[in-house]
Amino acid sequence: MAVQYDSTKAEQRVITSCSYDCGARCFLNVHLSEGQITHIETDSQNPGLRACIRGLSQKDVVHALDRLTRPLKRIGKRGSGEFEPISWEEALDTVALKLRTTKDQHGAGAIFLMDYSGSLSALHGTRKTARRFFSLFGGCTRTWGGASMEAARLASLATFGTDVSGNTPDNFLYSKLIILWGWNPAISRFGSETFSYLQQAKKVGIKIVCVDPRYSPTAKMLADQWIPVKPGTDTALLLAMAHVLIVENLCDQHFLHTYTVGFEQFREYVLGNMDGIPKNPAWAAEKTGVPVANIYELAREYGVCKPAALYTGWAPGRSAFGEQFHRAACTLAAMTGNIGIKGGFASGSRGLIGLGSLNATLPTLDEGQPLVHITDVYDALLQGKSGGFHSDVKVLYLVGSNLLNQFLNLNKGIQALQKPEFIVIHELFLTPTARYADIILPVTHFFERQDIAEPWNGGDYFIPMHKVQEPLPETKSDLTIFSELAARLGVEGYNPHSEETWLREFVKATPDLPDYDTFNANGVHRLEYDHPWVAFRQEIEDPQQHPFLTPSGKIEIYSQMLAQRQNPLLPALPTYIEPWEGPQDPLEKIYPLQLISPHARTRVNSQFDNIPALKQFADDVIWLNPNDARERGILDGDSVLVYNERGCLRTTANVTDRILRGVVSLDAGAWFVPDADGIDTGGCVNVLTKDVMSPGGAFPSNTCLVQVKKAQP
Ligand SMILES: Nc1nc2c(c(=O)[nH]1)N[C@H]1C(S)=C(S)[C@@H](COP(=O)(O)OP(=O)(O)OC[C@H]3O[C@@H](n4cnc5c(=O)[nH]c(N)nc54)[C@H](O)[C@@H]3O)O[C@H]1N2
Ligand SMILES: Nc1nc2c(c(=O)[nH]1)N[C@H]1C(S)=C(S)[C@@H](COP(=O)(O)OP(=O)(O)OC[C@H]3O[C@@H](n4cnc5c(=O)[nH]c(N)nc54)[C@H](O)[C@@H]3O)O[C@H]1N2
Ligand SMILES: [Mo]
Repeated sequence: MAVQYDSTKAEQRVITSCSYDCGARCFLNVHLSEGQITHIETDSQNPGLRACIRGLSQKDVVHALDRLTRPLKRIGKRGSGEFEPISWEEALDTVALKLRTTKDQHGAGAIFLMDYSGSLSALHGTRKTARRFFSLFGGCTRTWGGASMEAARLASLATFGTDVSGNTPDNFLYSKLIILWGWNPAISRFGSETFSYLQQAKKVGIKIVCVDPRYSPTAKMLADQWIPVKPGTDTALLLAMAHVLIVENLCDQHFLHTYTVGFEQFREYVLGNMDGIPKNPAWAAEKTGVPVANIYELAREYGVCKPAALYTGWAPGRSAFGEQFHRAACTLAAMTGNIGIKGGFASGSRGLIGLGSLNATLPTLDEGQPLVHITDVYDALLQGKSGGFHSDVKVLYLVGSNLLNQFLNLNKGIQALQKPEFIVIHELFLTPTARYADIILPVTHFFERQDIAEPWNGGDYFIPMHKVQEPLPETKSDLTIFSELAARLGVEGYNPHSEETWLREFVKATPDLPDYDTFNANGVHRLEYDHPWVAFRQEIEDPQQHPFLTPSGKIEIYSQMLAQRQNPLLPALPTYIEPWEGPQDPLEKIYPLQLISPHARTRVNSQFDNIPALKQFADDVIWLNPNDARERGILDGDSVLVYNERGCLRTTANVTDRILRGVVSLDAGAWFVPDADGIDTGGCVNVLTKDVMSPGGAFPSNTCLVQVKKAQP
């Protein structure tokens, strides 16, 4: 089978894989006739790597009528969307001049790089190309903190001393109980093969429980039991499970003694000996909405079924004090001895599992730049030095991010994007963010580049990404754009190689891969290892030789790293801290509904909202419990307004008992489309969210109180 594009052949197939920030990396088999894409198939030999509707619709993305194909210069007000085409020469000269004069007059810190994960491939990753450029250029201000999993990452680092804490999904087949906690991998993909292993686990009769405010698609397809919980209160539920395990002597004492430190203090906290409040099921039931009996049942089952996987998604961590959720889950895994064994799960970030990561990708060089947390971008733009930030931002440089749409408190963002003297963006589409740019540079789609796909969350395979077609005329890759800016600015060494030479180097540096030509000729390269791959197996099997990477060398239920921070809101022990904008916040009197925003089946974050072939299948309606709807006179299908003090959007009500009373859910990622009054008619959830970080850096997009009312027709 030919897998690379060959212009001499009339009919052919080309192998590639999406490079988006989606949890999967699947196998795309692109059929071409006379150089034109006819259709896209996926892999039947590797059923787990089958692409979803988004991958299979990439023909509609690469050839979308609204793809940007000329550099654009703004002529209307920022946000108006009025642009005129200009030449690449003029566009790049303008950007280069602005970068040079800003650095000369105000220092490199006055250039703010907002780069995110538009592309994640080995060579053309948006962060990689942008950071390499700016480090050679002499710096910039950039962001810290991940929107996805900062809470989980911190918890893993504190507890295990590493953020590599994941297992391969075939472990599920060895579990006796699987608890999917705030996790919906049927939709929010998390490794290409994860869901198919969960389906197999179900088939062989392994019990699956879902803990989620929504009866999610995953719960519907897999769960034997659904436990609805109020968002942001998960830590209380986990602590109450710990209480039951302690009181009923269900802890794995040998494991705790051999591998952990700090359990005694945690025990005192849970029993209430520190603060007079036992964290028992009655205490948790009141906060979480989960009945006492269900808490006992869940705790006992988790305590006696071994191995058991308490599998945490990242959504509960994307909340106020989300760090505590992941810390508590790691602690429960330790209390039951489910770490380092087949079918268990350590919890935490899971991170890259040490498989499926190339040893070399585009080197990004110096990282020592001033940093702004991703929830503070707008304050940094608006306030600059007067707000205590490193610099007054003159240039905002956007690569691979739909900042305005995807980061918190969009209406503040609108103000903030008026502030910089100059905004430049590399984009494929005129996104809500791109509308605010002064110069838009049109980039290539991954079909137009040669690259390598490595699984997003670790995985045991690589896929060569072959070029499927030539770039649309007048589009350039990020790498080429930065190379041409580097040439104008006298920046040396940015891109000394051809695409192919880089890729050959990456493959050569990765011992698990065959030589480049062999790798390229095969569709998928699977790695060989002892199945299933389990994090911390060595630490558990041979603790003398393999201590954990924490200061104590053990699993730290009491974390020294966190103790040193001396932040009462980020304590050394997993602790329940009442969240702001949670069910107990006095603001609840005015905005009584908790809003969560899951990821969408038809999008990668905000991507493809503009692609009709995908949009028609989107679930862009707000889920509302029938009791909440009745109190407000709202019927299924009604047009509703969702609002709080930060913003207002219009959407359609989906009245359903698949969501807990007091909670509403609207998928993240629909594009912001304001009407004349500034009300969003696109259903962009971030007009409502609050731009403040959780103490450990978590991005609290699931912590948000709102009110819903019927819209006037
Ligand atoms: N199809 C698709 N897949 C994707 C993405 C995408 O955009 N589209 N994005 C990728 C990216 S960037 C990421 S970071 C991951 C995100 O992956 P996750 O963070 O796991 O996904 P979410 O869809 O945000 O949420 C998962 C579930 O958590 C529930 N939930 C929300 N808040 C809470 C809470 O407070 N407590 C509990 N117990 N449950 C809660 C939601 O109802 C939902 O069913 O997905 C990746 N996969
Ligand atoms: N309310 C709420 N907000 C959220 C979330 C949530 O759950 N709820 N989830 C958060 C999470 S987990 C994440 S990861 C973020 C994602 O935040 P973003 O990364 O900003 O979101 P995307 O929509 O993926 O935007 C990526 C942009 O890159 C562009 N792009 C694609 N390929 C390329 C390329 O090769 N080069 C260039 N230059 N551009 C390219 C796309 O057109 C797109 O506009 O959103 C966060 N925001
Ligand atoms: Mo993410």
